[in-house]
Amino acid sequence: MVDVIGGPSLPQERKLVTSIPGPKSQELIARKNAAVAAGVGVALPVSIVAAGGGVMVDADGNSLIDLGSGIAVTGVGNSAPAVVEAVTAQVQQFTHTCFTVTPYEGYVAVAEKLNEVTPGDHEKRSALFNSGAEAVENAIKIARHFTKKNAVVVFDHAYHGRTNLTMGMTAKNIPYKDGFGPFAPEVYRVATSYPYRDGLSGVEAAAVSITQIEKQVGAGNLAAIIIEPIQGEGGFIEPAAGFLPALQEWATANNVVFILDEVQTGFARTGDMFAANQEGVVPDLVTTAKGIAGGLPLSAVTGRAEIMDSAHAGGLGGTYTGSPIACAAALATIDTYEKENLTERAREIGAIITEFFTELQKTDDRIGDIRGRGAMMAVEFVESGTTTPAAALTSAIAKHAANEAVILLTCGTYGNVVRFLPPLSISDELLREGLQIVADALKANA
Ligand code: PLZ
Repeated sequence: MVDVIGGPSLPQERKLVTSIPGPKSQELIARKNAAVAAGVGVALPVSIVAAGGGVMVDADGNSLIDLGSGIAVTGVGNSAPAVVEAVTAQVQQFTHTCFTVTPYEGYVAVAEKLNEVTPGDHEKRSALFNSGAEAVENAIKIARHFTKKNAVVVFDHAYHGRTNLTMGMTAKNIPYKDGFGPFAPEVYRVATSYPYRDGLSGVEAAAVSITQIEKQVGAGNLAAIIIEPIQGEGGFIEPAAGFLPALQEWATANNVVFILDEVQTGFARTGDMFAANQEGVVPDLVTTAKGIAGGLPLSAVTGRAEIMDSAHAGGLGGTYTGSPIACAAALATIDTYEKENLTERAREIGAIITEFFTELQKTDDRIGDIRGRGAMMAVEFVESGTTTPAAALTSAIAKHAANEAVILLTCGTYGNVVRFLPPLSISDELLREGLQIVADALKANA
């Protein structure tokens, strides 16, 4: 295990000094309700004042175990020292120029680094943006420009963002889409591979998806297939082995750009720098964000030079894209993943979580499926003796965890998946303590 590498020197402990939310947190939530649009919900009504290692501390002095990393963002830990140092130095030099007006080195250095670390050793180019959704939008723009085709294929349970195009690409209606349409045209959804529920091999599942594509869209109209190598918000669904390679092979044979959305899976999270590496697939384009910059907003599209270069100068950009501050953070962050060997740490975390729930599953058949890789693990809960999703149990577990100062995220189309995305800077002890509270929650809801 590595030492705690993130954050101000906070005691690495779970500590409850008030009930959660405490009075100061409640005060903030009251102000939030009066000032912030109701559509901006919160999962856990606390007022965070500091975070690092494996904990977040709230305004009432409670110390919460962080099993979420702000949705897979602070892989290197919150306020990781190298990130703080790089950001501080950059802020003192300059904060903004707009790269497309007057460029600077940090942006180019991030592009060079991404071209080096993303899957495949072909010639690549990168373009930087602010959010995951923006990266996905731009990957689609580029694929359409390159192929001179329009259609985009996405999958059941997919999540790609909240902008108009990416909302339409996202599968789940509530909360992401309901009442927010109409959505962009030429987005087609096909079946994914969900081994726990479809019982198909990767090759069989791909045959189903490809038939849908050929019959309902047609390769001649299709610009891109985009898929998350492990579906995130949709339930940490790991496709059966062979599914992604079969899709890629079909895409390549049909002049369709194969895009992997590694916004959630990228940067050491799954125990490899990118999840694609574990499947032996090399995407034409890959979208990244989240874990890229230690918490600063940055995203990217990286891919084959001939595809990336097909868009005309001025066709890609944005005022803040590739902010010098975010770029400084990204360089320090990627360096930290490499120097601290955090892919290895992610695998250790995955092994601890897998072992813990495999043991628990022996005596509790509401644990339907344990899946994921590295520090991107999930447990799918079902009604005892069935595969019926147990959404109420899942919410009860998350609520129990919150009351016990553990930040635990849920996900899944059926709302019955608990996901584990701890910062890679968490200690084994804190991680185990957090898992034990999930076990206690299960017992309390027997
Ligand atoms: N692609 C695979 O996981 C973001 C969404 C949180 P942005 N997932 C977290 C929420 O409720 O809004 C995500 C993702 C994948 C794209 C995105 C979008 O990334 O940075 O949130 O735009």
